Amino acid sequence: AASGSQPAGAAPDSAGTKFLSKPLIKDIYTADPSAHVFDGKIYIYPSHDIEAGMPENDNGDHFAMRDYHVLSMDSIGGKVTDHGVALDIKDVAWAGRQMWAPDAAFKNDTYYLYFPAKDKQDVFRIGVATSTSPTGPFKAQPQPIEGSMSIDPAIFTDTNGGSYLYVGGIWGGQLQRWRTGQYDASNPKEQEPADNEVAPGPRVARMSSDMLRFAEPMKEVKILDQDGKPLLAGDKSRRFFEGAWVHKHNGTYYLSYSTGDTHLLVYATSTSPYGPFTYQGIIMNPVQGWTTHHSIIEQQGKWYIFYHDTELSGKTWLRNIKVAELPRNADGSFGTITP
Ligand code: FUB
Repeated sequence: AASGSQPAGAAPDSAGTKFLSKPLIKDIYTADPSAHVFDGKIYIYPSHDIEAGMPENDNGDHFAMRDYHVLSMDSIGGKVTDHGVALDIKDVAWAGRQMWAPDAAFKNDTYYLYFPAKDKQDVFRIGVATSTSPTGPFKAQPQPIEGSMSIDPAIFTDTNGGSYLYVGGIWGGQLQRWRTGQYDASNPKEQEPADNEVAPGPRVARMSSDMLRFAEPMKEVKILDQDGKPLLAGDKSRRFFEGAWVHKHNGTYYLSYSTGDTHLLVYATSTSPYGPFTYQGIIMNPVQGWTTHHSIIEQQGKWYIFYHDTELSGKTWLRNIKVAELPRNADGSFGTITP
């Protein structure tokens, strides 16, 4: 996440804007919607944006969120219910500040909330909290997941039951500080690698059966171009920035993500949850506001994208979530939508 203005030069729209919708909820500011269907109902796990009075900068200090609310609806277009505070930073022993984009899973008769926050040393880690209800309240584990890093956890459960946690975001998300495998705080400018170097990919690890730990060290996910070459750091409109989301369709794994400072949502495909993924194209052109962050679900044969913009406030750090139908072709490829 960062500040700044939006560039011109978005890719052409292949689907029109007719599917785009209104803010799902106006009483609170919400962002980074991770949507899931649990027991036939749609649950959304967003960030809860607040006016914290922090300076706007490329580290994302102005995103100083302190709790999570879970939202639900029976169907797309139906009434949205805010279930109140599901987890508060004061109840997370290890967390210092900034509860950013969460995600959730259901397994072992338990709902798991995965969330990033900075620890007391100001290093982003991923925590996990559990509940017997999809809407919480969630009880956080006393420590972050060992070996976790960076931001934007996305949990994907494969058809064989294995679950994988994807994480990562550059700049304020700190992923570039983990290049050596160890956290390196000596890079105060949050610089990316040089333009001709390989862009950092998101990280992934398979979860243990109790969903509370990694079953293996995190590995880097490679994203390649159509010629099989890794995307370079200078390839700003295609390289990974933050906000990974993984789903599987007809045996193919789809990794979608934000390109950050070029403001696109794009996708890549693979035959394995570990990748390598091959870049395919743009899902969504830039929204109003600096960031967007999405999730994708299928409901009754249609595909939907949850995302955010700043329609309600006009402020980068006070966002509102939306949902739109996502055009999908018979071969699984996506059309591009333009807000
Ligand atoms: O909400 C804070 C950060 O902004 C998220 O972690 C990023 O994905 C961006 O949306």
